[in-house]
Amino acid sequence: MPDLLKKKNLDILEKEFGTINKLSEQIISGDIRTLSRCITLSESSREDHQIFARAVLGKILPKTGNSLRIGISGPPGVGKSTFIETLGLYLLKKNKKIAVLAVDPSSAKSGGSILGDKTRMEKLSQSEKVFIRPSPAGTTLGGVGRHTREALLLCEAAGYDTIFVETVGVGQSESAVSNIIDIFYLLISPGGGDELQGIKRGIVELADLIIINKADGSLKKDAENIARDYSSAVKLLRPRFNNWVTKVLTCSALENTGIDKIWNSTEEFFQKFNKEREILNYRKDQYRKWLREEIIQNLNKQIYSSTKINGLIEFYENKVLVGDILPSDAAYEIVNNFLKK
Ligand SMILES: Nc1nc2c(ncn2[C@@H]2O[C@H](COP(=O)(O)OP(=O)(O)OP(=O)(O)O)[C@@H](O)[C@H]2O)c(=O)[nH]1
Ligand SMILES: [Mg+2]
Repeated sequence: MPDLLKKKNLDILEKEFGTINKLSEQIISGDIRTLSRCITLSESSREDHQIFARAVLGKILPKTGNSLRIGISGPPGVGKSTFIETLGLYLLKKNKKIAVLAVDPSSAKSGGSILGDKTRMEKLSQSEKVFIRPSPAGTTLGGVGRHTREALLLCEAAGYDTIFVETVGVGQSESAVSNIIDIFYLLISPGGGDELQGIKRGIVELADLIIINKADGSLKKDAENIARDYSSAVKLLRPRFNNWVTKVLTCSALENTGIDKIWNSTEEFFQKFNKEREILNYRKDQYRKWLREEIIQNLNKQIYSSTKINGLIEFYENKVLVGDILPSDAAYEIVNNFLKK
């Protein structure tokens, strides 16, 4: 880190936010304000802030890795927030410390949904053992990955043992999130008609638990039918892990039914993988991917911020456009040139 942040800048940042040592101590002691502030710094568009936050994170890295990392996804309105509230309250009784990171594509900057989600998770957010925070999806492809991962690690260092990463909607962010979490819940609710069609197959393939929510009142029968459909459908899919067949369960987040079954399955999942150390290997794979993503992003940034290369890109772009050279050959020349620099 010291290479990346000049001593002078570091002094200024430490004066403004506190020293790296102090900040990391406060996070480890569970200080929520410091945790929030460091997450904000890591999400900042200012590079010096990001590097500074990473310096804090680097310091507390040995304290990370001790949570159950749970991804939750599902179409808008399926009941994700209600479900997290109900499951969260259930887990509080088991003495868990819970963090909820809601990946919000709409709030690249403003942190838009936090109020909405806090009111939906009203009881949960009142507990001092719960930390709820939107995680902006960011503007880059890797945005979800980096922001959320850093927030998650910071939460782990602060002692949260169960961390939910909620993604809104069903799309690109889910596969990014699946590179961060251990177990993936897909929530589905009855009432939409053609449910099996509505959710992309790729998302269903990511799920370790498929949870049919809203199995209550007049929707109960439909929920059971959909559960049956999914149970046969998942048999045709390739599971994420060799020794885990995707489970399909029903619940009502509103009426608080079926929650214990879901938690029992989750514990079964973790027991199985801890025993076989598969989780550890899986997390190693995630770190390998993370490293590679960051390399690409770094290179990308460096290439496009080099004036010399930008000139070269323009030169080759003109040649490409008049049909003098193939884009792939032009790219090869440009990259070669950059590497010689
Ligand atoms: N009947 C019934 N309604 C539910 C259940 N869970 C949630 N709802 C209702 O469904 C609506 C949406 O719930 P949310 O928890 O906000 O859904 P969400 O998936 O977080 O929605 P977004 O964050 O907007 O994507 C609310 O009106 C809830 O009261 C349930 O188990 N049964
Ligand atoms: Mg929600």
